[in-house]
Amino acid sequence: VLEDREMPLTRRETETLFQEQPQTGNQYLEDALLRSYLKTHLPPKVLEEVNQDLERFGNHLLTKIKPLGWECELNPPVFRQYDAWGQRVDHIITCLAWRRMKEIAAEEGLIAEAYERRYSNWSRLHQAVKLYLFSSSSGGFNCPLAMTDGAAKVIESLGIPGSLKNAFDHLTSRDPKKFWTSGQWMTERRGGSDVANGTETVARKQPDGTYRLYGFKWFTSAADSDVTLTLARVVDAEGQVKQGSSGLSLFFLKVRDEEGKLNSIQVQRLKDKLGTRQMATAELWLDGAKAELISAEGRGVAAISNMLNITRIHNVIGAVASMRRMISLSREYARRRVAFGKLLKDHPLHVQTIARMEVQTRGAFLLLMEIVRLLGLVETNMASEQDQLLLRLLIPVAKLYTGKQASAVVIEAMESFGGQGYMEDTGLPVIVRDTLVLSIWEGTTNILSLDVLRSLTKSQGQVMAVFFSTVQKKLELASSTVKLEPAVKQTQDAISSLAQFTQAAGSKGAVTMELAARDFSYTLARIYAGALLIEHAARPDASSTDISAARRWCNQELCPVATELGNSSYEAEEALTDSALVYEG
Ligand code: UCC
Ligand code: FAD
Repeated sequence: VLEDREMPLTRRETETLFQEQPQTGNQYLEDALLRSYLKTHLPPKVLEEVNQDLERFGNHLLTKIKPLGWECELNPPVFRQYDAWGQRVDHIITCLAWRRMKEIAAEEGLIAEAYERRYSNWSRLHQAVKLYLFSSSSGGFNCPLAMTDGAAKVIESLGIPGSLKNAFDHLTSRDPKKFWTSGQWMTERRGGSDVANGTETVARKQPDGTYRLYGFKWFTSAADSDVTLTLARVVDAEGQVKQGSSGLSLFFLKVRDEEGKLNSIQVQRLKDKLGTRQMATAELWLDGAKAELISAEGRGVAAISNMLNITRIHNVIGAVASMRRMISLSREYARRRVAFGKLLKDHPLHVQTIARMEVQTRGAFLLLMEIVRLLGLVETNMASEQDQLLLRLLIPVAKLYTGKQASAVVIEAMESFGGQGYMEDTGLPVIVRDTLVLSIWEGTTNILSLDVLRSLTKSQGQVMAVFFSTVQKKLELASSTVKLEPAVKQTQDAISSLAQFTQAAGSKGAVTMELAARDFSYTLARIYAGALLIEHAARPDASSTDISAARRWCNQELCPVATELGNSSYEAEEALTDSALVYEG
């Protein structure tokens, strides 16, 4: 007679021996860092209301919104170019769940919240937190929302001119029937980073003062949007256009007219993308699309940068949300999966792997909160000049750094599910694919590193003084917390090395700064996030894990730019060696 454990598995038994699916609950209630951040920073009355709203929203996400997000993944948009009778229709067909997401976005005030400002400077933070919770259940609808927010911001920064008042009301509406989304058409075939040289689209002025646009937009996401902002070169009386950045102007246009017909736009095709497949990204021909000039002529890039800075913040939201989602699933799975006779959660090496991701995510989360806190101050005229400079610097820093972090974290987290992590129908590969785009669109890592340098040049170096003094102030808050001493010391050492680098680089010229741009930006991100973790861990009611997170973050190399300078990596000869290495053979 065989012992129970020696008996071969029957078919019936194997059918019930599935690996258990990780189940997560209300995202808001399960996010300890988010809740402690809000408790620390929000005024009590605001906290009470926001807390209620987020708990309710967390339940809504779990029961209603997440299943809709999955439906969006299963029913990606389809492009129908001709109707049955051979008429060109260029119809992008989206699924019901996608359209429901648009209604939910309005009902939840996912854009409106930031512009109504009922919580004054804290409204931006409230909105960002809702978007952060929404992001990984949104079925890709976070993308149109980013651009809608960006468009509303541009219009607001123009003082909401009369001709755009109606559009602003639609973009910031809570009424699902009224709510509009916007696109952001910048990239053309010749350049997505180098927009100034890549833009071929021209704008011809009409007798009624409007313009007609002619050109080809190579990437247009959320192509089912109602309106868009786009760049073009105005044709002068001699039929000439001005090349370069100063030839670009910003235009607003409606994608369809009152009858639903495309505004002299032809859809060439939908992009066949690695991820974000729930959302339509199209190639568009503009064949006389009617548009309104909304910037001063030749100030298109400066005007659209208000949009870029908002969509880049949304990118940070998406990055932190992806990391948080993957970790939630991973830690939950570790509570259920058994290997080598015990649960994964009881294997110290496995838990160390997840803990390392958690530390990365905490740093990124606090960076996000800092940016939206500053943005809230700017938008309610409560920001100092220093706050404004810091915000300008931190947006590209956070976008480029969290985009890279998120890619690394979601891939590591995928592995924490073993083979299941690689299985399409678990939904995990969707998160991985959708995350990988975060370091490409809205400015690649290198382009944003150069934007960090642009912000330094523009402020004539002032922003670095603000950076140093702000970090220093945060470190001082921890002066009486003994357990944070090592982290404070490491950050202080990193600041000294960074100060030495900036002095040394100043005398070396532009090539050095260009070669150092990425390491320099990483340094700023690591030092600033370190200071934020220390500040959070120095609160009177901080937990021991707050302290551990700060200590562990600061154990990594905080100032890679100084190390590489020491290695002579930024000398002009090194650039020649780079070339030789890349092109040998
Ligand atoms: O990818 C896209 C959409 C994807 C879908 C949406 C996803 C949303 C997130 C989802 C959440 C999950 S839309 C395409 C995005 N494209 C880019 O990001 C372009 C990347 N390239 C750059 O950023 C370049 O640096 C350019 C295009 C800005 C460089 O242009 P220029 O004209 O060569 O640069 P200039 O001459 O230095 O800048 C012109 C003016 C200057 O102002 P003035 O003239 O007053 O000195 C700059 O200071 O623009 C100002 N400026 C800025 N100001 C440039 N960038 C900025 C900035 N970021 N903030 C403030
Ligand atoms: P390139 O500019 O050709 O860059 C190629 C590589 O060269 C990059 O690694 C870049 O970092 C590097 N590089 C370029 N210049 C420099 C430099 N000076 N120094 C160092 N390195 C450099 N665009 C829109 O306008 N609207 C949209 O809605 C939109 N949606 C998109 C959706 C998806 C899914 C994707 C993938 C892209 C989308 N884009 C959109 C385009 C996106 O913004 C661009 O692809 C991106 O900005 C990069 O531009 P590019 O593709 O021309 O790359």
